[in-house]
Amino acid sequence: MKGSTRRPSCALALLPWLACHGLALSAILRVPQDHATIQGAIDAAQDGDRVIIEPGTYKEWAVDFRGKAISVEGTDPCSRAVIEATVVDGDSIDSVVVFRSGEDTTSVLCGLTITGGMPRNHGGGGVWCDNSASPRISDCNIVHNHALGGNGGGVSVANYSGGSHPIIERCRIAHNSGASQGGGVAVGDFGGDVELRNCLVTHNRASMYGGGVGVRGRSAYLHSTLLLDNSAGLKGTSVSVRYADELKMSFCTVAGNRGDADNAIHIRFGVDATLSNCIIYNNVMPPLGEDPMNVSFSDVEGGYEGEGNIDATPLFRSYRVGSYLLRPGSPCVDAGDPQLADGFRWPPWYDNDWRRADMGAFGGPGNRGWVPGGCEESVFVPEVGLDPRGEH
Ligand SMILES: [Ca+2]
Repeated sequence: MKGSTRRPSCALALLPWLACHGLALSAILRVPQDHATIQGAIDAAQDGDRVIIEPGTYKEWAVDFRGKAISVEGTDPCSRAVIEATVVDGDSIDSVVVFRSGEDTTSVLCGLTITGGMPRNHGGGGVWCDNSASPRISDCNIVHNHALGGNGGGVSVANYSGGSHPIIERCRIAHNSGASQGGGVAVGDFGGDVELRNCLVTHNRASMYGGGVGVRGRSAYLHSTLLLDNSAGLKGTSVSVRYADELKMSFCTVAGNRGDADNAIHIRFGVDATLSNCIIYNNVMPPLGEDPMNVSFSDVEGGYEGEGNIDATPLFRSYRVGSYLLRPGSPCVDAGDPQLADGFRWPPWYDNDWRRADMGAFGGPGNRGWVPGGCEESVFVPEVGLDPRGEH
């Protein structure tokens, strides 16, 4: 294979890669050293290979995985600076990255900034998943993408011909916009789900439904995720799910969402919604509507019926983006589901029992997910101060 080296990597060199992928022997194709373009490297890659992109700005759009089980990654997914310096820019021409050939979670996009996407005829400004594509998108900065003619400014699960189920983990999805629904992430009709874990979804805008996440037709699973300062024009400043199977949210913090829309979280028309261990506070519009939801062990502004729910100022440490750790003494500390523990053993000064889960994005077993394997700290929420050395 031209320009590639097939060799087992040493353990130290693999450390940042653990955040992206699993251990495997693979060829490495480097951009721009081995291939001038990312698409050129993908075209030359075989299943199991890694395409590693040096920091720089790459003006490429509709970068297509072509169904390959490969990882396309930056040089250091543990470094926010490297992620932000490794930019794939769609140059306002089309989606930046597309998955439309039945990819599964062995197709990995990791450690990159995805920006400048602007498709005209479909959604998914940053990433477009269609045709049963279910990739894994990890440790990416998906920012300033716009879907002019469709849904999902940041990511769209369009899915006109099959069930796409992408997993998005530890990504910052910010300042994207969608023409109709899902400023940050959208799931369209005809089947398809999306799963977000340990993501920061902030400052996205939908003209109609779901400023952060908008779903019509199937399901959304949001766990250990921050939904902050998003806006929408009609329904659901942070999340809207309609005509769908289910919405499940656990250990999410939903705050600061605003706009003309009714409700921070909006469901309608037959959606089975289960919210647990969440904090939904300091949003401009009333937190939950229109149809009833199953809510438990959550702090909901104005109150909501359900086991373990409270209505109390959550005492966030500050309101800066990414600083939604709970202060010592917060009513949300040790107030989550008593059957669950926090993933980290907290330092003594915090007065927080790790054996009893906290509400919100930094409580519960999933809070370990903010720090991926091989990394020493959380990439997109560094000021939170989660310390992996304290884990049990
Ligand atoms: Ca706790």
